[in-house]
Parts: sequence; C-alpha cells; structure tokens
Amino acid sequence: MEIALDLARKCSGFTFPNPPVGCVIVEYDKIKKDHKIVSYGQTQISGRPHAEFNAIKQTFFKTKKDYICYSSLEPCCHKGRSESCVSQILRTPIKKVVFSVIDPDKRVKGKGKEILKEYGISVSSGLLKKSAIDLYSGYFLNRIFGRPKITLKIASSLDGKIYGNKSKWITNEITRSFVHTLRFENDAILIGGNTAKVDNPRLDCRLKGLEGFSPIKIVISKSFDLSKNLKIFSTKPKVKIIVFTTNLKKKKDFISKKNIEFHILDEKEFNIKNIIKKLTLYGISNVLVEGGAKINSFFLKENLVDDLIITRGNFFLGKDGLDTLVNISKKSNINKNNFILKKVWNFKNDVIEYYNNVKYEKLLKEIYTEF
Ligand code: AOF
Ligand code: ZN
Repeated sequence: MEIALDLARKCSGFTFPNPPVGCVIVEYDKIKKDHKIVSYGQTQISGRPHAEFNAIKQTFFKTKKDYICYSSLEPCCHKGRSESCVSQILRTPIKKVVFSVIDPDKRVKGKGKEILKEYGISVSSGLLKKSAIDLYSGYFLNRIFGRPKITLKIASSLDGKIYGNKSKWITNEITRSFVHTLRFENDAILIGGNTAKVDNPRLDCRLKGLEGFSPIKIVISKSFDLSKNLKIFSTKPKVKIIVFTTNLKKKKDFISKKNIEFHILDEKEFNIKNIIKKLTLYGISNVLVEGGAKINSFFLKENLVDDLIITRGNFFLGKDGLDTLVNISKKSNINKNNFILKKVWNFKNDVIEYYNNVKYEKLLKEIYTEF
C-alpha cells in the first residue's frame, strides 16, 4: 500500500479532474508461499485510464497463481469515460482487493467494495488511511463539502510586508521554484483584479517540463476594469480562465478569448463563499490563493483558509511595503482562523512556514471516522 500511495503521489498534479490513484498487483505462489509485485499502474494524464486499468493491462496472469490488487482509493464501479475498474477486476483472476480509503464520489462511495464482495472477492480497506486522506484532502472537501481546499500563500519581507506596485521578487530563486511546484500541484490559482492589474503576473507553472500542467486561473473582480493584454490573459499555453465579476459590460471585450469563462454575479451573489462553491462544479479540488491584500483578507475574514504558507525573504521593506491584510480590525475577528505551525523549511536565507487551520484538521478527522 505504501508503494500504491507513492505511485498516487507521483501522479498528483497530472490527473485533473480525477484524483491520482496508484495500484499494485501482487502475485502469490501458493506452493512456495511467496508474494511478489508483478505490475503497477497510475491514473493517467487528464484522469483516464484509471490506475487499476493500467496495472491489469500489464499483468500476465498465470493459472496456477493467486493475485491481490492494492489500490490507494476504492476502485470505481461507475461506467464513466470507459468501463469501471470493478468490472475490469472481475474479469481477471484477482481474488483479493485491498484499498486504502473509500472513494467519496457519490457514484462509488462504498458501492465498489460491495460489488466486489458480492462476486466473492475478499476485500479489505483502511490500510494507511490517514496518509490517503492527506493525499486526497482536497478531493474529499470537493465531493463531501462542495468546496475545494484553499491554500493561501503570502510572500513577505522580514518585517511582514508585501510588495505594493510592480511585482518584484521578495524571495529567492529556490523559493520561487517551490511556489511553482505549488502552482503545478493545485488545480487552480486565484487572484483579485487589482493584483492582476498592478503586478501583471502570468500565474503559470514555469518548472521545466511541467509548463503544460499550469493551473486554471481564477480572477475575482467586481469592476473587472482589466485590459485583455495583461499577461494573465495572454500567456501560452492557454489554460482555462474563470472570471467572477458583477460587470456584465466588460464580457464583450473578451469575446475573442475562447479560454475565458465569465460568471456575472449580482451584488448579493458576489461573495467568496458563493464563488468557491461554484468552483467545485469544474471539479476543482485545490485552489492556491496568491491574492494580494484584499483577497487575502476576504478569505481570512470568512475563515476559509485551510493551509497557510508564508514565504519570507531576508530583507526589510519598511515604507515601500504594504500591509498583508486590509480593512481588518478587531471586529473582523480573523483570529478565529486558528493556525497550527506544521513545518518550517529554509531555502538559503528564505524561510517557509507551513500552517494548517484547526478547522481543516477537524474536518479531516471527521472524514477519517466516516470513511
Ligand atoms: C479508480 N481509479 O485511477 C481513479 C478513480 O471521469 P471518469 O469516468 O474517469 O471517473 C472519475 C471518477 O473516477 C472520480 O470522480 C473518482 O470517483 C474515480 N477515480 N477511480 O478506480 C482511478 N482516478
Ligand atoms: Zn476506476
């Protein structure tokens, strides 16, 4: 199962909109009482074929041997873009299936397990479940709570300030590669209109070989007074861009940009909670917020940040810097965001702090008990 989970982790970031799954097939020699791994599979780019399909395809099943299938997630039983993994397993001599955690997708959710059992397959689950839930946390939040996992990343100076106009580097090259890894791993990246305008970021993943796996870009801007020539709208390769605004008029300026989808909301609908709910419909399970002070504040005011990552450079900004948050007062009650420091890394003189929200940890515990 450790190998299956490792295979899953290794394809994480490539399989959107599907969760990354790893599968290992073990052959058992009844006479020699000897187990050996004979093949393995991973979920492929864009989500299909599934891991089990790949592992089965590569196995040469022998009549005198028994076979066990280890999977990081419950095998699916729905007829999706192709045949289900359960049907494929049932066409092989596999006698036992071991998976780590139940698939929370309502088309599966325990049914995969039941069908396998009905057909006489011995099934066991729960092995290394905690690791699996960590890996699939965003996917679980999407499928159960109808919202993605939110990671807020703030790049700050030694005195806790962020750069104002024109983005300049606060952190070093290694830290920036780390941030590009986050962009690769997350399904989507989110910023506010002001940051898009002032910083003019590209928001893609620029790690060599991973450029094609850049996240979906999400822009939140009430007025959306943005030029279509901004880098975020013109960078190649083109990825989907989702815009949330209240400004209906602006949509026609972007008509030639086929990769941009507009959500025109009225004043009442224009709030972060409603917006992130809508992202679930795209299958988005993880969102990286690289937002600017206003967006950071929106998310913190609503206590919506699950993971907080602070990347800190080694110099002061003083008056040239801006506050990390805006319009936050005692009344905003942002200290209900209760963050626990989980890890600290340093890349040369930069420090990276990684926090989990207590609320998020509680949700993971609930998931652990229920699944
Ligand atoms: C598996 N093995 O490797 C993965 C699974 O769009 P489809 O038809 O590919 O189905 C997507 C669903 O398949 C997804 O929501 C989840 O339930 C399951 N993912 N299942 O047996 C895999 N990636
Ligand atoms: Zn499947």
